[in-house]
Amino acid sequence: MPDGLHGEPDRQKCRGFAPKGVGVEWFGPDLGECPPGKTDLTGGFRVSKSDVDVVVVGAGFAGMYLLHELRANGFSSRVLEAGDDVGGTWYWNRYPGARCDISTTDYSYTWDPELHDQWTWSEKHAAQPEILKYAQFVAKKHDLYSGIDFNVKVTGAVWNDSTKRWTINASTGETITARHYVMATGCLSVPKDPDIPGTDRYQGPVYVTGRWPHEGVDFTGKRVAVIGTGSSSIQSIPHIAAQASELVVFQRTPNYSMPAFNGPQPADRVARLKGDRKAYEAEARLSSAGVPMEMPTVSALGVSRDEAFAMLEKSWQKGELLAIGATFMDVGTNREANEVICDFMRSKIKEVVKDPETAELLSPRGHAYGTKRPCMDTNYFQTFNLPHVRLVDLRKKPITSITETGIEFGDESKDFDAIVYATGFDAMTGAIVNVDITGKNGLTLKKKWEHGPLTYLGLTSVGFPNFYMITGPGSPSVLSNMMVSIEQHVEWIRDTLVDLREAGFDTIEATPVAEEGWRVHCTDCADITLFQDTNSWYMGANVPGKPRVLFPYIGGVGRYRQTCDEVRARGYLGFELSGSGKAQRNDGIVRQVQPDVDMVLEMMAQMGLPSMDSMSPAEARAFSEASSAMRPPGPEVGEMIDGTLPGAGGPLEYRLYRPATKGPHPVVVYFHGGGWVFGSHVSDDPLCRDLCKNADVLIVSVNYRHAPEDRFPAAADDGYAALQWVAANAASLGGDPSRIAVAGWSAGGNVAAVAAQLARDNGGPSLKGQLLLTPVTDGSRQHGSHHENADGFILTKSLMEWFWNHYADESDRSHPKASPLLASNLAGLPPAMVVTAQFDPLRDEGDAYARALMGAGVPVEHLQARGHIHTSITMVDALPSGKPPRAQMAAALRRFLA
Ligand code: NA7
Repeated sequence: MPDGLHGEPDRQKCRGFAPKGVGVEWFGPDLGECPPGKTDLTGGFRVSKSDVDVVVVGAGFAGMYLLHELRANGFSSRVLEAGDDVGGTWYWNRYPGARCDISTTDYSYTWDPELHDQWTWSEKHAAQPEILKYAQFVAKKHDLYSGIDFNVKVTGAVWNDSTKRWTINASTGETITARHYVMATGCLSVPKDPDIPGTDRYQGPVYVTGRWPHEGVDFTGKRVAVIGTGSSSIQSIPHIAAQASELVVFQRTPNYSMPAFNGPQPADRVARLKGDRKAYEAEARLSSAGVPMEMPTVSALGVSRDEAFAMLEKSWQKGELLAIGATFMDVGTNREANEVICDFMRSKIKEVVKDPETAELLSPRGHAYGTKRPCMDTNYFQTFNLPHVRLVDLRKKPITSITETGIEFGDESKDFDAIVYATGFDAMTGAIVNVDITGKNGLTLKKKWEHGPLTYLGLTSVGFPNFYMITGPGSPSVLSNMMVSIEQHVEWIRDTLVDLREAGFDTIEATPVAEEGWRVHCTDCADITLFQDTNSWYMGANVPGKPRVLFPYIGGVGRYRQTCDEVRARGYLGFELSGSGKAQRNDGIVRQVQPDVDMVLEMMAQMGLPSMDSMSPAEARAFSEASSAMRPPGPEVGEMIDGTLPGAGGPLEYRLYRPATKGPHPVVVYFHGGGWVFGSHVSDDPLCRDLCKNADVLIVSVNYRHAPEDRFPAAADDGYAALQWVAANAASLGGDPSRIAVAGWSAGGNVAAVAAQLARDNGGPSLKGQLLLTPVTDGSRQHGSHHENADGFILTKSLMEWFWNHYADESDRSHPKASPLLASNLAGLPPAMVVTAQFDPLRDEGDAYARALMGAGVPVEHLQARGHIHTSITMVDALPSGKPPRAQMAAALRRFLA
């Protein structure tokens, strides 16, 4: 690295820099005294403009890059920073052992390619001083110091709806107005107040990891208490122990931590960067967490325990924070799979910590791996083998009070020469709501967010025009490599400001529909993970009174970036733009499909699978069987028996699913999906098992004759014949003949609905209920959803045409045995649950059937599965979002058959 670019910032060299359009102007020292109210930084003075295009709060990696981009694009700006230097997190967090957990190959700016040659990281995991130097190096190289006001806190910001500008009040007493206002204040910048009684009483020195003295602390020969065992504590404890004469660690919750194996940068990543840096960076941007990783394809439950541990050992040896969690595909969503990692991590603690009792105390139990921030350490667990280090379990011996000289806990009282609070941060929102930000109609962000942060894309918030957050709540932020997420947000804001200027708009504000849509999407993403079950700062649980939601967006960095890009490409979908006498409101919701369903659709699109309606029936059957063979099997049931029963045109195969509980059970006659063309009595196996177990019913899944070999009304006639046979033989099958229902999915839903009508019209059997999952009910195919969801959601409009063409002549399709919706009378049918999916061509005809049944006086539970497609609810154990609707289906069957 060239001399003069490293080391302490040389602000003198910044003097005289006055780039075009920048809101800070520099004058030489010969121009005289610094005028009152201006900032004298370098021996000369500068006049800071009090009205600029953009005010940015924070000069960490986000604020620095944003300043660079604003200048490059001709926006005037002021960057206000509370500290006296750049670096943000790395300026404040100077505790001993503070390091980045992401490899320096990935935790580096990418926007200045020269940096890769000008800066060489000394280690895989850089320590805080080196990262701070890097920030200073970049700031100096790009003359960023000249655009930043240091030692300035923002005390308030108010939107003026007449001038369409923000007024920002600074701790210096200065007032600045700006068209746009950006909080680049970081996610973990406000240490939370230690919620421990007596903190004010202690007379000795107190240290907070997130506000460590710049001159460092010497603990040599001291008796030290450390409270907290999160990442900061885990990194600093070995260093403190190396100096202290006695160290007591107060632990409330043990954490999962793996060794960093620090050393040179990982050779494989370096090689890839050297080979094709651009491709590597592009992969990072589209990855799940902002670091290129191979996506796991194996379930932790799909291999033996020994194999799983061997795979985890390989990940462990990499010394990369994300490696363990990326070993298996299902650890984020399946507790049992996650527990495999937890066991592995606990086994590692046992190997290291000599005292079994201490090892057990240090072993996390009760929270899933990854749902609290996993940590990386160097000799953390080894430290507890030292004779002068003691671990106190606060769950057994809670702190009753900090005293003048030490700490009272359990039945003990101990004196300490110093207390270290490593008790965490008011994460994600603390720094934002700490500033009084007042938007339209006097609404403050603090008030608006009192029940949880409401944002559109984690970047903006309704009622706060021209206000942006970098890595705000509702964006991947802390669940990602922050460098990648920071750059993405800065670039999105930069591009937006340029777009607005070019189009002549002054303001941009999210719409309530878009913001609510984003909240729902974030919740959908969170709901399919294990995060909600853990008290973590991700969930706001570490700060008393903070709303409990998953603050970061868990949908992944790549998908998130694509979403933000899509919003812009679709003309700022979900935003209202105005200015120069014009306005544009492009309302809408950018993500509505359930996140796991979306991933499946994306995977299928990438696989470029042929459409089934381009196949012959034989090919389609083979294709369907091959796809079924790859899915998870579904839950265990008590017993499965295959048999045959007499259909309308000959014997039909069936599979009986019996619960493990004591019978006789109520009976559900089930009809499979497959458009009357493919499928069989076993093709919906996982769904049948799921219903059998969760509804505690005996399921008889019946095959029926398929088209085109056996066209209409073969399937309908077989359905009714099977129902009659099962009813007549229920007792011998181990079921209760007085409690019988029908169920079916798709074309099977059609067969079930028709069977219920035939049973009503032909003297029985008497049914207790009908469960119709995304059923075909109307051969006219005239409903809007056939057009709205014609393509892209697995069942397409043309595939539905293909099914109908194979099954029934046009003239037969209006017959109630083909189209149960068209029956002249629906009264007297058994109670129904009709499930329709939002992105299904069949949605509207299912909805219509539910309404028609209700209109005829039939008790109906109508479940409109939001964000689902025709097939997704049947994908047991593959799509977690299908679980709640299936649970409702099972509950409905229980009620019908109670
Ligand atoms: P964390 O991860 O929030 O850790 C804070 C620790 O302090 C954690 O072990 C807490 O236990 C503990 N804590 C908090 N309040 C108390 C009280 N009142 N009594 C006892 N113990 C308490 O913060 P860090 O600074 O370590 O790490 C923050 C992030 O910075 C890190 O994840 C990286 O992303 C960088 P708890 O788990 O709440 O029971």
